Amino acid sequence: MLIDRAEITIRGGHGGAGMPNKFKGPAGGNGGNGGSVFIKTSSNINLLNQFSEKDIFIAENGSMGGKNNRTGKQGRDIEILLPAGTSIIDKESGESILELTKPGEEKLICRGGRGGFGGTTGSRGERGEEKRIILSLKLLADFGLIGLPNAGKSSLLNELTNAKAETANYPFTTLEPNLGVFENRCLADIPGLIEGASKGKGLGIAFLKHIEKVSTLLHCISCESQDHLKDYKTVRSELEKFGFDLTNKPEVIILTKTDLINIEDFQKLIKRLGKIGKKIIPVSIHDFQSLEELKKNLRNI
Ligand SMILES: Nc1nc2c(ncn2[C@@H]2O[C@H](COP(=O)(O)OP(=O)(O)OP(=O)(O)O)[C@@H](O)[C@H]2O)c(=O)[nH]1
Ligand SMILES: [Mg+2]
Repeated sequence: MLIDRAEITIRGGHGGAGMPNKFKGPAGGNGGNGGSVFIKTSSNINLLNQFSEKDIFIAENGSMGGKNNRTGKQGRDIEILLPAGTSIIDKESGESILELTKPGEEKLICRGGRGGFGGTTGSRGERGEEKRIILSLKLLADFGLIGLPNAGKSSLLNELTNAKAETANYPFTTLEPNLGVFENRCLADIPGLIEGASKGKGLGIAFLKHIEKVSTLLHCISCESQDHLKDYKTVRSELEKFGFDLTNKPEVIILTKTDLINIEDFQKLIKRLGKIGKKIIPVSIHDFQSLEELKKNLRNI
């Protein structure tokens, strides 16, 4: 199961105490600062799973100041990896702290405490900042690959990005959304939808909440289908039942597996699907030229 919510406690390290002047000669040194907690985003959407095992993350404390004016050692920072698309909410105030949008972002979330001052008495270090936070994941993607099972969505994700999603010639190969990055833009491969998905059929519809934040739908229809227009309408109708305005998102039709039909049937099909009134991009993973054409189109969206 894709875990899309978790609660964790994070805390910066405490600052080390300052060294008091116990002896004649040079003053005692300041305490080292505590380490801080940083967040780094990744395109791995399964990262919230890690928190079922561990939910407290504390950076290292700073060390006490030394004799002869030596500053104590700074505590080591820690970094927590989170999937892009995670919202971070402060549990206590309910306020949003951060919205992580792109893979590769790095943000400070809890500062370590400052070290105490050395000297006459030697002061204590500051406490590290502490927060209890709620992590809530929504896939943020520029493009969402949707369609019936077996339409070729994961195969396209693999062709367009460095993803290595599982593909196979049967329905429901993809059980959880996969993400990939195509020229700096994020592409999500959503598990196949079937008629009745909104009532729990197939893998159900829980995944649709992940496409709430997808900007453009890439609706895949396979040339293999017996009734392409019906396939299209089936998926649209499930989107509509789900609500959240999903059907108002910009949508492009990707006609997949074009290598499997002859040119006459292909032309008839393009005409028939033309009735929908949306842009149609034909593609086959076995046709390099068509993939290049698809990339060009995506760049222009
Ligand atoms: N001939 C041909 N086969 C393709 C093409 N694209 C995908 N396939 C095959 O179609 C089958 C289904 O492809 P997937 O990418 O797994 O389909 P999917 O839409 O992700 O399927 P689900 O995850 O079950 O929803 C696999 O056996 C692919 O190898 C294509 O352009 N041409
Ligand atoms: Mg798939």
